[in-house]
Amino acid sequence: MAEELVLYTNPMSRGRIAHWMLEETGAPYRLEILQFDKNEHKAPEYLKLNPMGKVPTLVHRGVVVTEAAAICAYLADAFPEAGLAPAPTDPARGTYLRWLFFGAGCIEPAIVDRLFSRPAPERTSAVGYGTYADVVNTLEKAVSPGPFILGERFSAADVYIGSEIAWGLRTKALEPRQAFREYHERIIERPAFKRLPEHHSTQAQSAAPKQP
Ligand SMILES: N[C@@H](CCC(=O)N[C@@H](CS)C(=O)NCC(=O)O)C(=O)O
Repeated sequence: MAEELVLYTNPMSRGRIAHWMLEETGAPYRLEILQFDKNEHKAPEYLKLNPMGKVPTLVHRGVVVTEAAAICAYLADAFPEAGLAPAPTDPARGTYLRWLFFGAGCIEPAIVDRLFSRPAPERTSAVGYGTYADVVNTLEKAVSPGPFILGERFSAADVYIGSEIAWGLRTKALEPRQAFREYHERIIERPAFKRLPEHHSTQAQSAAPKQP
């Protein structure tokens, strides 16, 4: 089975989360940039990989992984030498998974609803994320006192949650609380984050070219 790691992405997308995560692992990889304006993400060949016609999509050892949070978790486990996830026997694994899933299941929809000014539903008890205010207050607890979600230890949960915080602050869909701004300042200091192209190129190439 091919060991090659391929990330299908677009520069202006959640694919940036997976791209950052790949950089954190230090593993060699290849980027396939899909042009949204040419509808390359809706091409039949790509839909075979990801029927949602969305990015990111990771292919490794012949296996397809979609969903940015799952890609972060997958890569952390696939490259344990990078130390980006507590081992299954480590109690910190519970905290790590908790916030990773909270990111995908609660933060993401809460921010999207706010971004599109969707009115709060009446029955918040039936909404997975409850209320925007509860999500923001809970998120503040997750990143405080820090410096990272697991305290001193940076993990894939920071790649995902950190990306959501960065996105939320940029779009103003997340309140710019001091805890978020300070956490954001810390994560953008990660060398792997700094290796991401500031203004994405549209060429299919790695931010830090590596040999496959
Ligand atoms: N649930 C997916 C969401 C992926 C997603 O919505 N990607 C957007 C870009 S940020 C996309 O591919 N949009 C293109 C389209 O839907 O046409 C994840 O977390 O990875």
